[in-house]
Amino acid sequence: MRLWAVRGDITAVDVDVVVNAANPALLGGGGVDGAIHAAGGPEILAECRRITCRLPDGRLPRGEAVATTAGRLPARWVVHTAGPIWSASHDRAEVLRSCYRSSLQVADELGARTVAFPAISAGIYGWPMDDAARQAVAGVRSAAVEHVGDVRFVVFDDEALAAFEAALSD
Ligand code: AR6
Repeated sequence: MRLWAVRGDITAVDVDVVVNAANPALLGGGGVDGAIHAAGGPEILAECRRITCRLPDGRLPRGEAVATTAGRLPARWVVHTAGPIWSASHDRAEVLRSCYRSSLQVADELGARTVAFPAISAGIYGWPMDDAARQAVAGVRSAAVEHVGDVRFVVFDDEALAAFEAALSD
């Protein structure tokens, strides 16, 4: 599996699966989530609602992942995962790694070969970028996949790109 990082807008990348840094309610929000729903159109939210209806309490547990259509995005599917909110007093790193592992498993079950991830939890959820990148790479490396051969981290700025390149070279 090839892992690499690139600067860009994740809604514009031509891959089989784009991963969304969502929240447990799957109702959209800001950051990557807002950008994906805005660019992909209302079909994505409609499918999210159908999924959450069937989940206990209507919520996706943090660290798990579900797939929907990608609507008008170039991708074929969006895989939604809810990252943990950063805490200095609680170690939630395993939940963050699980977001990457679960998302890759869902993508692989769909038969996806190419997957793009944002820096989950490193925006509104406040996770420090260097550690978010380390957990991202560890999470992806811990996944057992059959079809996925290309995983790219699509990040917004130079600081994030440097953090991912450092984590990838470890
Ligand atoms: N392409 C690539 N990266 C982006 C884009 C984009 N279009 N937009 C933002 N980023 P965030 P989180 C970067 O906040 O921390 C939402 O309201 C951003 O600079 O999107 O997991 C959800 O509904 C940052 O480095 O995700 C949840 O409530 C990274 O993507 C909550 O935010 C992740 O930032 C999730 O927060």
